[in-house]
Amino acid sequence: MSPYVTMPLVFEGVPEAEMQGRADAFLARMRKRRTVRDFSDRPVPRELIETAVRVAGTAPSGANQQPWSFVCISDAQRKKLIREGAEEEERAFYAGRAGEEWLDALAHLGTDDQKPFLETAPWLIAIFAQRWGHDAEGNRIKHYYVPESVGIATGFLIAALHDAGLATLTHTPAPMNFLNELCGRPDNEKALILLVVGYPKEGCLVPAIGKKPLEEIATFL
Ligand code: IYR
Repeated sequence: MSPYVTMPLVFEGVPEAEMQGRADAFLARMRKRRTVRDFSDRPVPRELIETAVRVAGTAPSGANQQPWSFVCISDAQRKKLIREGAEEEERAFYAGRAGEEWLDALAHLGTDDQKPFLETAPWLIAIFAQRWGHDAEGNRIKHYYVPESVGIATGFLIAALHDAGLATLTHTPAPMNFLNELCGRPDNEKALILLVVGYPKEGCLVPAIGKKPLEEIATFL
């Protein structure tokens, strides 16, 4: 058990007169994010990816266990293998495994079993959840609130990449077990999301869909 040790909080506040403006500006920026499925092969410097993953690493997590691994892939051969693995699963998914109701729910997104972006985009970030961990002696330790923690970190990552001027796709081939071997991750880790990162292809189209208004997603009591 580690002891409770404290230090002074460094809280960088914002002058009250600027707070709403800052919030509005952030909303305007985030509203411009769109999930993209048509990527250009324009390269993205590794440093940008590193910085965005560092942002993800600032996320809160259960017991501060930080139960995540981000595997960042730019190697063409590895991307090809990932595409092959994903398309194999997706073929089964779209050929019936998903079921009619799920395929109906996806129809407006225009997705299918072809995933060329997994090779075209300059970076794939495979996001793994560490279902359990190991202490200094190698004993298995329980991790808490793992999906919540990894979900929050992934949100930070997507926001950071968007803010840096990059497009993303939260891709979820199911099941994703094939990623453990291709990414060299151990059995205690489960792939949750394969984030595709890069620039949109020239003339890229996106589904004509929008987000729910505040009244539909929030209640104030
Ligand atoms: N994993 C499939 C299907 C898919 C599922 C959901 I839920 C989406 O929001 C989008 C796609 C695919 O990536 O095509």
